[in-house]
Amino acid sequence: MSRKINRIGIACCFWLIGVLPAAKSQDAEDRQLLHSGDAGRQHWMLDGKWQVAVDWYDKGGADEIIRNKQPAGKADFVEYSFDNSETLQVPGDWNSQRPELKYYEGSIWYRRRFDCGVKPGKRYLLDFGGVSNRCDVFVNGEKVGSHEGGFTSFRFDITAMLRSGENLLLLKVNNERRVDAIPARKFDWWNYGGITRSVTITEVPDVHISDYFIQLKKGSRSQLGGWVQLSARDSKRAVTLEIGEAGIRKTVYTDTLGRASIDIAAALTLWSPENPRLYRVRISTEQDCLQDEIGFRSIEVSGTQILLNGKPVFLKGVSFHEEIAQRQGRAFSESDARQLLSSARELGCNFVRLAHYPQSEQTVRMAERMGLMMWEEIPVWQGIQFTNPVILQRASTMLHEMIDRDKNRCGIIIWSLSNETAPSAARNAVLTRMAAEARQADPTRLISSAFDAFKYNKNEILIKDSFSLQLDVLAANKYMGWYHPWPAGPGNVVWKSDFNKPLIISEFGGEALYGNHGSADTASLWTEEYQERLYIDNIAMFDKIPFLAGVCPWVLADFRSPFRMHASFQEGWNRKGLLSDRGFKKKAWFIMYHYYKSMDEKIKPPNNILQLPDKQ
Ligand code: GCB
Repeated sequence: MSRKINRIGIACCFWLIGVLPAAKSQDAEDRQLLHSGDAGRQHWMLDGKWQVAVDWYDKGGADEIIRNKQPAGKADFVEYSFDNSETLQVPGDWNSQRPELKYYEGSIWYRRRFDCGVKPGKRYLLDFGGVSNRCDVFVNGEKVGSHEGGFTSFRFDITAMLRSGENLLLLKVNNERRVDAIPARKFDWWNYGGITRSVTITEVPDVHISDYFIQLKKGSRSQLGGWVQLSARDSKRAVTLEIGEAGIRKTVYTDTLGRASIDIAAALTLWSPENPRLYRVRISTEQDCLQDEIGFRSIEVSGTQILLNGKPVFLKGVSFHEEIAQRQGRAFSESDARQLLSSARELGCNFVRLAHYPQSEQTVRMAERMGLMMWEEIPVWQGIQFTNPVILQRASTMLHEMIDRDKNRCGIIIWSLSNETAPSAARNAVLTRMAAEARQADPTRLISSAFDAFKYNKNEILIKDSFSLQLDVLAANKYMGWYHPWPAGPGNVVWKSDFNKPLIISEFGGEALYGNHGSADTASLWTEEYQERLYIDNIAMFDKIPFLAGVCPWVLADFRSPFRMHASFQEGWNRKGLLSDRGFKKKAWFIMYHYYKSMDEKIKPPNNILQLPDKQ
């Protein structure tokens, strides 16, 4: 299996995937051919209805399914059939598509016919945006490969398996939670299964552009750096980079590994939340061509500050899961991405934490266009078996898949390696290795990890985790007033750090059931007033943290979680949302909104926002 480069970038060059009218019949849909523009690449989008067989007990006998075995004579039979089977929509989680699959954790076989008119001298790349949580892939009865991890994209070259005419694509998808997986057996969000993101086939020339990385060089605001990788690992092939709007046209040549380095002086309008400028970048070789929209900005730290384009920036953030609460399903469409990101913008954010896993490419691209800086992380979330060697291998693959897909997205400023891991030698060894791999793969961005283990000394909270030495930005998930009592009145809490680095409060908050009003001082009543009070108190604390560079409430909207078993208030929902499961604003929303607004206006928040007395 090879790692994939982003699909949307390629599609920009030619005719956009999805611009053709939706095909009506299954057959027409299966054979839908998306014509390329003049640049020569074609795409087949395999989204739509796929036939499925639910393997309730994972019973085995897969061989006949894989070989598409049909009864050979009068005395023969097979114990499966796709022909009159139910279908599931791709992209989409299975849990929200059929009531009996709501809690399903197991395997489902997905099948789809396609015809991509195989041509000599071309290669055919099969791309998956995301399959939760693992899958085996077969084309015409042959195994193409497997993939583990539900939130990163992957690609297979299926040229050798294709026939002219009709082909059969088969996937066994499994979403069991496992102790040695990432995330592990327990996690605080819904375990959606299925082919949750788009599937496409792309036709490319034999020698094609297989990847590229074009950003400003670390520490520079005027020098482009990076590389273009060709599939042929040989030297002296010409690669031309054009950014017409910046007057750039430069031809560079591959080295013996098929890689052409880029190092070009450029006068560019830099991307920022206020002006999210993207440039049309065209990369071409003798045989191939693609186009992407890329923005350019610098991101650095200086002491305890984060600098965007050389100037200090405060990250006004919010986190969200890739879920649409109103539909009780995983977000998968452009309008889903718009809904989540528009709410973040309405709150006044300039930053989002994509929790707790890489979200879809369309979400990342849309956030960038909206001027939102992003934190992207892999789902190394609590309870990971760091002593098991398979973990480093899985985490490293996910890290590379995340960086591979999004390394050209300037909106992403931070790669995060983990969330809430308990300090130990094994954890440090894995995360240290990953930090090094992330820096090697992408020297331009900042590295962080969200921690929740801190020491206390009376009214002081002490940042001492030695792994912080490996990070550019420290991040603390701290639920003062909810999971942790306040060590002092919020305004008297003192944060101390052993490291001269910026800190983001990457999570804080508490639960409230929308419309449930009452006391502001009893957590167990789940009132909006208690949650509002938590926000007021946390903001009072933020104002006293000298090295604070950003905050990120947990969480934008209530989300579904089997962790949450309180019959009256939770009913399977984590209620820490600023928005309810119906999208209604809770009182805490307005506290956060005014806090962010006050920063924009460079005035203190109005008195009526922060006037409640300290609890202690
Ligand atoms: C955390 C986790 C987050 C949980 C949240 C909570 O610290 O990072 O995934 O959902 O707490 O609500 O407990």
